[in-house]
Amino acid sequence: MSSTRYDGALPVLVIYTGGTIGMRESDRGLVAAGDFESRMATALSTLPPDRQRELPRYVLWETTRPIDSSSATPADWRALTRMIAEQYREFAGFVVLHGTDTLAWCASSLAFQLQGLSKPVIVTGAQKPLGASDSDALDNLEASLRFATQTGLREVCVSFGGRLMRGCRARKWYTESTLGFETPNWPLLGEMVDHASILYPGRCWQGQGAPRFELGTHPLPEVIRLPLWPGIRAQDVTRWLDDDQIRGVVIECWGSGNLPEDAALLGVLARACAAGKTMVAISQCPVGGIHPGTYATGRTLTEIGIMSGDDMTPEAAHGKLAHLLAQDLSPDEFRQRFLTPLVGERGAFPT
Ligand code: ASN
Repeated sequence: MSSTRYDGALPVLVIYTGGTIGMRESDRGLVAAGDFESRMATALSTLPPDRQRELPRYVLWETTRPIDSSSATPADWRALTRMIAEQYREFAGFVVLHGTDTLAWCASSLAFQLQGLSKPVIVTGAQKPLGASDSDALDNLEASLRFATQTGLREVCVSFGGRLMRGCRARKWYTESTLGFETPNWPLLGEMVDHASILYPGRCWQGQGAPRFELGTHPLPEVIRLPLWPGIRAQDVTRWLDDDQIRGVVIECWGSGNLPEDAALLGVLARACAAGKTMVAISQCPVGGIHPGTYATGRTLTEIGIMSGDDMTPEAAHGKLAHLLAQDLSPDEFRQRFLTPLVGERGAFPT
């Protein structure tokens, strides 16, 4: 446990899971590493005194098995959710330190499990390890700690490169740039301006009511992503769609929601829907949503029984589908909840 200046308010809980932010060099390249607590405290102590004074007091929880986030699974995000839910009253906000590769998946998964938040949950990481030359880690830590005590922020966010994004709208966009992430279908929620954390009015999720943490108790359902490619054949997908363990499918269509006019392929999809698999569609285009009625080839989606995922990111569509399938919902409740924004994950920004 570590802390900077005590300011009388509840502290922030910082949860370290691994990722490049805490990695060390080895003869095989960067590897996930522990002992993050002292490294974080040392790094923050190098900030100018006036910026150190602005940081909230924090408590660090460090995993004993830090991982590269390419090995993270939905079970890890369930465990994170449980920890945040259990500690919810004790902290002003939460910062999750995570590898960037699956960070947007983690943020989406947390957002659906932690509905009705009244305080911020900020997910961050870094493109370069803390302490490495030109590292973005210290800036991301400072910004995340600042955003984690921001009143009026009641959702899971990604803080990266000085920018604050809705967690279930963010996508890893750059392999190297310190911007790291983009949020193609929702504007930035806030930014660091002259080392101060600023929120933009009218962009943050204003959930109502008490926290409704939905910690799935059922085993996690299997959900797959199915991107179309030109020339895709019915037999390319039948094996997956015949697998009884697979309960949900995110189909990644062309443009505004188009599928190939291939009777065999459409037949396989229709049979999977009729057999009880839940199928939803999003676009392969990162910007904009699907509008299945625009083209005749897209109308097929609705006829088959595939639900529109509108402008959801693949991470959000997959996370939402898995989350809802893990609840005991009637088909009508499922449909209603999938088609409605639960945490601001779908629907165009009003212009
Ligand atoms: N491979 C790393 C991870 O996701 C990448 C990073 O954190 N920048 O853990």
